[in-house]
Parts: sequence; C-alpha cells; structure tokens
Amino acid sequence: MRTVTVAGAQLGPIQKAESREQVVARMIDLMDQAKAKGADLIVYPELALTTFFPRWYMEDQAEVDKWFEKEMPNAATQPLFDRAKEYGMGMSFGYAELTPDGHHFNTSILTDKTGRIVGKYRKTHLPGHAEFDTERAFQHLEKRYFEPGDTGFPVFRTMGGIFGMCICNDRRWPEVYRVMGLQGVEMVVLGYNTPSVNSQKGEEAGDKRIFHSNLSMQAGAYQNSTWVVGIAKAGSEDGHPLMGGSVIINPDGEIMAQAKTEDDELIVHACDLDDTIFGKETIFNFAKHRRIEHYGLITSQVGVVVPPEK
Ligand code: CDT
Repeated sequence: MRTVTVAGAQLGPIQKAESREQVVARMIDLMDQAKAKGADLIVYPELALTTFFPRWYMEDQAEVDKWFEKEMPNAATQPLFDRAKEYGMGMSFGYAELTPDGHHFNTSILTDKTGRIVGKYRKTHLPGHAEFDTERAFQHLEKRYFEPGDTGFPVFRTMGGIFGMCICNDRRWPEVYRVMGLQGVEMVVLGYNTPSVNSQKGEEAGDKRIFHSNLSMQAGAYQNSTWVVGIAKAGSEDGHPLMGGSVIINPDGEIMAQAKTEDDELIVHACDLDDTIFGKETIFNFAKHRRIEHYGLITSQVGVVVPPEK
C-alpha cells in the first residue's frame, strides 16, 4: 500500500472586495481541519487567492496586474506555506502568475511535505474570449488576461508517488490525462471555477454542468488508471454563481468523495497509489495495446476537417 490521504479543500465564494489575507485565513482553517483528519496532501481550487476576476472586463493593465502574484510564496501566502510545513502536508493551489519578464499565466503549484515547491503547471486550454462579448450573459475573459501555458503536462515524483496537475477547462480534454498517463501519473490534482450556468446556452444549468465535469474527470481517471482530485471554487461571487461538486475519483473512475455544499468544505479520502497498478498493467497497458500509427491527427491537426462531399 502507498496511501496518500488527500483533503480536497473546496472554497466557497470569494467576493471582489475580499483580500488575499482573508482568503488565506480561510485556507489555513481548512488546512487545520485536514490535519485533524490525517491528510498528507491538501488540494485547493484554481485562482484560489482571489475572486474569479476574468469575469470582469478591464482595459487598464495596471488594474489587471493587481490580480496577479509576482512571487510565490509572497507576504500574503507565506502563512499558508508555514502551516503546511509545520503539519508536514503537501499542498496544491492555483493563482494568477506574473513572471519577472512580464508573462501572465493561470498557474498551479505542488509542494512537498516540507513546503518546498516541487511542481509548477501553467494552464494550457484557456476558455472564453479576449474582447467584451455582448452576446454572453456574463464575461469569461481568460483569453484576454492569460497566455497559454508553456509547461506542457509534466509529472513530479513526490510523496512516494507520481503527481500531475491541470487546471479547470483542461479537465475536459482527454489529451491532458493521456500525456500525463504516458508518464505514469498516479494522481492528477486540479482546481476549477466553473459558472453554474452556460453564458451562451441559458437553459443549461445545475446538474448537467456537474455531469459534464464528472464525466470528463472520471473518464480521464479510468482510461489512464490514475486518481483524479478535482476541487471547486463554488457559490455566488458578487452575484455570479459557480458550481461546487468537488470530487476525489479512484483509478476505476468511481467517485470516492464528493462535496455537498457550495461553501468552504473539506472532502477527505485515503488514496492508495498502488490501486493504479492493475489498470496500468492490464486493459490500459499502453506499451502493449496503443496503436500510435493511427493517432497522427491528434497532434498534426487542430480543428475538424470533414471529408469532401461526393
Ligand atoms: N475556469 C475555467 O476554465 N472555466 C471553464 C468555463 C468555460 S465557460 C467559458 C470550464 O471549463 O469549467
């Protein structure tokens, strides 16, 4: 057995006016609860330190940059790192990263049990749009504020296993899990901020949003025989609802723990990384069964090309 007890730390809404210090205090409170439950690793959502600011249209770059972190850890997050180190707990959370040479990424990090950052991932699939869209019920301006990530999908050896990360919209793309699966990933941790309603399809709400989210993550887990931990920021941020439903999914694709509220809430599960072995050695033994001679279109073509009409 290689058990990693994982605490999924769903965050409730963060209002625009809330400070990072207020949010970090909530994150530390969840970490205290995780410690009491014996957690080895705590996973927080995408853009965990602030409201989901890409819903707000901004033209002034100085105003935009206020939502970004220039270093990690920094003064606001150091107490979180200190507590994680004191507890001997790994952690992962997302934040908006402004690099020293001026690049803007939607980033997540993974620390080991000493509080050292051992992995960094920058979001690849940026949903939404870059200009104000009058056709949408609300804005989703990730393409305006972030560049596509430059990391690819690396995996990291830590806590006795092989860990990978992705962020929110990435979880809907099967290639993400497969690229990590090809590196032997045993646990994928991710955070999300998913609006409870579809801004371009008003009638799609609630259950179907959670269904699509779980469908994607459960398939990614099963098809690569890996644990997947998907953690939400949920609830109404300044009148804009985000769905909850944070989950811990086993390598058979089954949900082992699921959040019930749209508020700060901890879900905990003891994940045995050895549970990944059976699937990796049998039905999803890639070395034995994959036929890469037929997969060329996956990397040579972006959009759909239909056959010519006869
Ligand atoms: N944060 C994020 O990636 N959210 C997207 C919503 C896309 S709607 C434009 C998601 O896939 O959940």
